[in-house]
Amino acid sequence: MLTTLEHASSFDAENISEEQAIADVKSAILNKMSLAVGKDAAYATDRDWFVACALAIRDRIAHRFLAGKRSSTSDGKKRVYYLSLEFLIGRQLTDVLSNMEMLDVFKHALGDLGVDYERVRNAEPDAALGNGGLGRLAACFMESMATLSIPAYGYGIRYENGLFRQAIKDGWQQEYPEDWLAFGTPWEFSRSDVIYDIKFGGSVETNRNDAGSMRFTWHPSEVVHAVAYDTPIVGWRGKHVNPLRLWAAHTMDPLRLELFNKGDHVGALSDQARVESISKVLYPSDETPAGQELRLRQEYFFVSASLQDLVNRHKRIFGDLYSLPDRAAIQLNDTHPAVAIPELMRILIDEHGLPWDEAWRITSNTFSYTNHTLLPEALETWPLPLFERLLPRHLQIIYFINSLHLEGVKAAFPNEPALLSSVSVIDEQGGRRLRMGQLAFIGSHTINGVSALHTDLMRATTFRDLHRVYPNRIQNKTNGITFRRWLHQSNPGLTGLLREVCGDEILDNPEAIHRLMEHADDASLQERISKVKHANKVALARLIADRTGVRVDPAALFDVQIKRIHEYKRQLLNLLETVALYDSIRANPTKDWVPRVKIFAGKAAASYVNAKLIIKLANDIARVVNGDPSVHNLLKVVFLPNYNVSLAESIIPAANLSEQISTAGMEASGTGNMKLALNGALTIGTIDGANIEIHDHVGSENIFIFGLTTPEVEDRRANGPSAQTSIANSPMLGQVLDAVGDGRYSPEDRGRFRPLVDGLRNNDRYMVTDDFDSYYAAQRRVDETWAKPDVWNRAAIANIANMAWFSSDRTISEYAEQIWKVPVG
Ligand code: 26V
Repeated sequence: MLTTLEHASSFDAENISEEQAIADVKSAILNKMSLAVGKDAAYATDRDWFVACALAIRDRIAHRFLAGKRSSTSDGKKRVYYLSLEFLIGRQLTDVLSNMEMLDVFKHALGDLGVDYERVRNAEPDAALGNGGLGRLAACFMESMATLSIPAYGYGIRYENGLFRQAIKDGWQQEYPEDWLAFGTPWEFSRSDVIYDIKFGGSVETNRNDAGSMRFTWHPSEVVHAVAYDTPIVGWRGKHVNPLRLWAAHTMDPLRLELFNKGDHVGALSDQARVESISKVLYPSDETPAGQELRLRQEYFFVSASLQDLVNRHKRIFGDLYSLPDRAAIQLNDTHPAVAIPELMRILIDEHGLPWDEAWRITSNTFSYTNHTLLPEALETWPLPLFERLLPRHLQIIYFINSLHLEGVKAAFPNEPALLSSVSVIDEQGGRRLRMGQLAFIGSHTINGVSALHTDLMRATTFRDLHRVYPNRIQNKTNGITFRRWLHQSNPGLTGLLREVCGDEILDNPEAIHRLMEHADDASLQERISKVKHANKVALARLIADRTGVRVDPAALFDVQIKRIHEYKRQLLNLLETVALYDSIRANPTKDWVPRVKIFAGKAAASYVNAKLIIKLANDIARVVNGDPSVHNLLKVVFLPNYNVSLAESIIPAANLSEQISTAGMEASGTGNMKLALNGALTIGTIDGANIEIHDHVGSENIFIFGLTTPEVEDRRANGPSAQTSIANSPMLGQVLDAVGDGRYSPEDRGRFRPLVDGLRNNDRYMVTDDFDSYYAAQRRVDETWAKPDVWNRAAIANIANMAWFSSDRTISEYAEQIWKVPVG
């Protein structure tokens, strides 16, 4: 029985039977196989089937894509432009088929052709065009905007190489290029007619015109082409499709290059390679970005192309640019696209002749900015000389923006000269630098944080003074996740159960999932929920065996920490607790321990030495623990390589415990925490980011909270006690640190982990030692709860039932109403 067929047939507005729909899809796939892939089905590989399926469904999307464009053009709707250097979309086939309500039809059609859908799905490479949370959020937002029929463009870079592929060799991370585009992608439409000149370098000529006002002419030293590639983003039930427009860099025309004509072919090609390097590779965002010229070139490249594109569109539809703020809302995803502010000013003033004040009114009423981290080392700044060399005209504009801004501040706060240096775009200390956060704040009408705590901290710390000057600009918009991908597609077992218990309404209205609470105490529902989880764990156990050779028992508690490896996320705290638990089990092997599998996955930035050492520690601990028969399978440790969206989709439905253990005040929001809770994992977490709001929604009895609060962290930093004292007060922690530091897990290189342990002893910036005992105690509360399956299953139900608010549809509705002022639905 095809569950989605009614919609599938209504899709083409013709009433056809199930059999007919399958037959049509079969012939469409075979047609693509011979005409586009150029192969006989008998010889097709899994990848060939994937391409044929993608092209077959893309044809159907294309109609809606064009219809959507036509209607928003003709009715003059306000559009949202989401500017982001990252869109971590992952695989798209299941997403697209499911949202087009064609998944079952395609599965049947492929089945009839003797092809297994799962293999086809796995043949698609992940589009890993992002580092982590910020990039995945952009992808969830694009899907929600399409679902809510908000006319929107995503703008970014078409990286040829996404985030590196991680392999683990002898326990160490190794990085390999991720060439997802090596054989092209069937999803995109290349727009060879949508090309813009992007200028760099050179000088600025200043003249006065006849009326005596200044004219600025930028004479760039280099011009690069940006070419558009559009990927359709399909909303739920295929009602609306928006483009994700990614830019690729090309040289003007390599064949016409002068050098080439003179016969210096190699020289000409190296020039081409230099230009095209702009869209070659995604920067790892947790590598200090400052000072890297190529990164600044990337930022300006995609910003300039996107603004030229949207300004053209606006002029074409509305005639002039005065109405831009009424018809366009541009969201800056972090400061990476903040150069858009001077770029729009430049376009309006230098290219369209608008006066400064009018240009500023338009600009500052069009932009809004989302901040995603307050970690000082992550705040983007650029050395002035580098910026000036690449973007001389933009620097002039920024100086002028800044001087008007500072004049205003001086007038409003005449007795506070110290305020000026903190709110200025220019950082005068330690080499003059441009502060992109300040620029983004000044040029935006609204600035938002991504969780309630993070937004409060923005007001109290990083943007405290700017918040005093512009007290109404900062708003909170707690992050969300798309339930289509993170529940319906990745966990069909749970979705089926929810539909049965709460009704099909859950597919369109996540609030309906709350009905589950009516049955939370019902033993039969608890049993069914735990069966679904068990089946997902069996599948994950198989994947773990395939990829790591480690055999794990699906009946054990699956304890999961999956995210980028960073000291503030404290994988090290989890590993130290693992060692403590291992020691306790060995000291008392007959106690009724809860069998656990500790699952880790995540990438470390290539240059981040400590993060890579933490990966090695996880693997070294895994080797010792998994090879020790004396623990009787009570504890297993697994590090799954190459964490990406697809791996997350396999792990999350199988998790029992979700590790969200960042130092309080440091994780802006987190979104993995939401995905895991929605799939019935209980959170062990600190009072940080969106954990706080998850706690509010699920209730204290359904979450394990531990550790210092943000003010307590501040207080310890200022007044102690020191790490040495914390260690002295915890004999268990002392033993664990000695064991790791002295090489018990690295007998072949006893000093290997000394840097990590010494780091904790001397300068425990992330409060691992302070929180250790509290974390260990919280883990024992986890054990106690797990030992009562009815209590555990009830808590899992409460988590699933109370996560509706974390749908990105809710988040996007808030952006739409309170920031963008566009109608929803
Ligand atoms: C960047 C850097 C760069 C320098 C070294 C330290 C460091 C640490 C973190 C980052 C990430 C910056 C931006 C980012 O990805 N933020 C994430 O955004 C998510 C979506 O809002 C949010 O859920 C995560 O908590 C936040 O870390």
